[in-house]
Amino acid sequence: MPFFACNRNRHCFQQSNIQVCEIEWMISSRMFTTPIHLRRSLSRAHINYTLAVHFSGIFLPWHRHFIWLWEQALRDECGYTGYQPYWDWPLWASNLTASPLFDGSDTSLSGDGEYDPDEHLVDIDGYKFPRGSGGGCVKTGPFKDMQLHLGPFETEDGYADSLRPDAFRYNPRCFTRSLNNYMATTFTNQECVNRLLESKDIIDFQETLNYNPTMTGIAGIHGGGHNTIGDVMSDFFASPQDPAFTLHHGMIDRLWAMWQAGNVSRRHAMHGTSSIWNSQKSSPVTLDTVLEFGVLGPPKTMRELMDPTAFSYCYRYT
Ligand SMILES: [Cu+2]
Repeated sequence: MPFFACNRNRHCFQQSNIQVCEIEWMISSRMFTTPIHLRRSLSRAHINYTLAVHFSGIFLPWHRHFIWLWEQALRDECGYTGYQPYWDWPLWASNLTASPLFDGSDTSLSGDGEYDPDEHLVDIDGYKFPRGSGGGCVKTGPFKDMQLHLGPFETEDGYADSLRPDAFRYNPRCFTRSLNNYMATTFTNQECVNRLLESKDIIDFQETLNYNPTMTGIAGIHGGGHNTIGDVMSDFFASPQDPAFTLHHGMIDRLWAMWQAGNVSRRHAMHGTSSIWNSQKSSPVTLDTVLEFGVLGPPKTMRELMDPTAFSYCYRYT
């Protein structure tokens, strides 16, 4: 049996009784100040680069490194001894409220928001879907009464050439959620996961992430997943304010890592440019393309981000 030198094991949140004490530690109110500070830096950086790192050739490696920087910060600055967990979407898609992620317990990522009778339908590019079961402020679990300061952004902001001038305005408000089983069972079910893993090439893989194969032009498993727990997580720019963000992207990174490992030709497969929908008519990405992370960390080339066991990485999904 080959010896696998990288033993930074990233576990599924729901299966990880191993990690409960570490997760508990990571999100416990004792440690609130530093992780919240980190989360704000994370959200600001995400806003800053949103128009480059989505619907582009750098989406996957940029988000891989983004959550790795978060994991590192938790370990270096907060004493966290575990690794970034992931959210295995299909396990609880039909009953999010019962999921260990969102059951509102002390070891969850907090629960649903309070019921808001006026909550709107889910709107993805003009297509309407049933609303979730909350919509109001989160009042249970470790992130209850958390204040958000960034966003919200509008759908149109994603189609602009540049960031809106007030993109970083201070806008304090409560943290809301709306768990939505309809969205989860429609966009992040096991068939969606299987279809992604069966992608024949990187173009197909990215298209399946971005667009649902059975609904023309509608969000795929990435955007659809963002729309399963309410307005904060579905904010195209400011979504890292929901603690579920890094777990959602942990799952995307896991599926990309699994797909990459399926065939040697996939290791360095890439497609697209470094601007959203190629709006800036940028050059196609190569292994030498440099990705920026602002205050979170030094720039990285694509080459450094393509393999979870190479360069500064040494992790695997279990
Ligand atoms: Cu993103």
